[in-house]
Amino acid sequence: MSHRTSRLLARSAVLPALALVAALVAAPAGAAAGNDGDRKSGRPAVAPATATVPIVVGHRGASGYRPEHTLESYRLAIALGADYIEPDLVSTRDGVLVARHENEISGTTDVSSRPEFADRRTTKTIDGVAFTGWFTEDFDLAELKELRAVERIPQLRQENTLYDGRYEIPTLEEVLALAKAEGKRLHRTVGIYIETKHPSYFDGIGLSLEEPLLEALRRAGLDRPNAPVFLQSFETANLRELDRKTRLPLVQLLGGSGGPADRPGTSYDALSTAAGLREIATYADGVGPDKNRVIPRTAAGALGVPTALVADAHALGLLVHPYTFRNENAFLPPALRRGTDPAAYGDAFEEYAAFFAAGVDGLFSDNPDTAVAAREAFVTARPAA
Ligand SMILES: [Ca+2]
Ligand SMILES: [Ca+2]
Repeated sequence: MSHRTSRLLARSAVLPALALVAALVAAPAGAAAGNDGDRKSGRPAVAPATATVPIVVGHRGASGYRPEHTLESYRLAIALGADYIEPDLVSTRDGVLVARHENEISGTTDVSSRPEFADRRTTKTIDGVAFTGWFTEDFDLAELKELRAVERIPQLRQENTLYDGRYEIPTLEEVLALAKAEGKRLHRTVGIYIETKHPSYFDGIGLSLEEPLLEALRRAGLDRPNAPVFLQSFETANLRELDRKTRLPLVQLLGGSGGPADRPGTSYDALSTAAGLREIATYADGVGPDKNRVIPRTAAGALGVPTALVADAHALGLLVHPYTFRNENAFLPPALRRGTDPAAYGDAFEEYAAFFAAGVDGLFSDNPDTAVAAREAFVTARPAA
């Protein structure tokens, strides 16, 4: 068994889930931990789908209900039952890691209305694409802290705009402290599922993400086996680097199209094949695929037949955590939409049910309460392991 695999199994023993659901299932979430796998074949042990409880990751917090990547979004995700909260990390000019989905922040903050920062507007090429706006690496932390978060998609999430202008951009340290404090208050483990954004780009401007990330985790006592932490990236080289530097579980994200910015010529399609997954398994513990890679849509816009991805990944001991699940019609397969308003909620429960039935080990959701309710229905209905 590779050291990666033993890490994965160790991980499965402490999934923070789920005092709630543990009571509902015959086998606890960590049932796979005692399984040594098929030693004869050298194959890693894989938890049968019926023995584990999928995790719910609050994507950018509870971003269906609050401006994303704010402490209030994360806090609400925890309150709604998310097992993990998901900060995306970029760097400030002074090398502090902060939570934003992009380093360009005009879409998620009020920076464009701040005359004092008007001269910071610029155009940069990031991973081969030109962006015009304001960039975290051109601001010191103290300056970024003057900004306030706004809703990214007000046309679909008008109610969230109520909270525009109220919340700061949080640092990684603040997110770690929140998870710890809320976990203590609620008497449960709150996990943190951290994404490094544009790691090669940040290397290129002298603001490498991995060192301050591991340093912050170390200071918080979280850079250790069995800590409730996952590290994820759309790139590959930084995951290989992290594999050498930490024993925390690593997740290779698999975009719906294109390929890793640090691997020109390699596509996510190729990485999603059995051969691609075998390569990923040498440095990572799981994959985070675009959900269409698990269940593609039919030409008519319904959920189709699941691909081999979950089975292929599980055969290698890799977890599968697809993204992103959202309640609004705009993000659902056409067959699950209700009415014609893209901002109205469709039949999200049917989508969750199909993915849980397909054997995923967890998923990223903007609406963690809906995901938790769907999971409960799934776990309650399935036969005991
Ligand atoms: Ca993310
Ligand atoms: Ca780096």
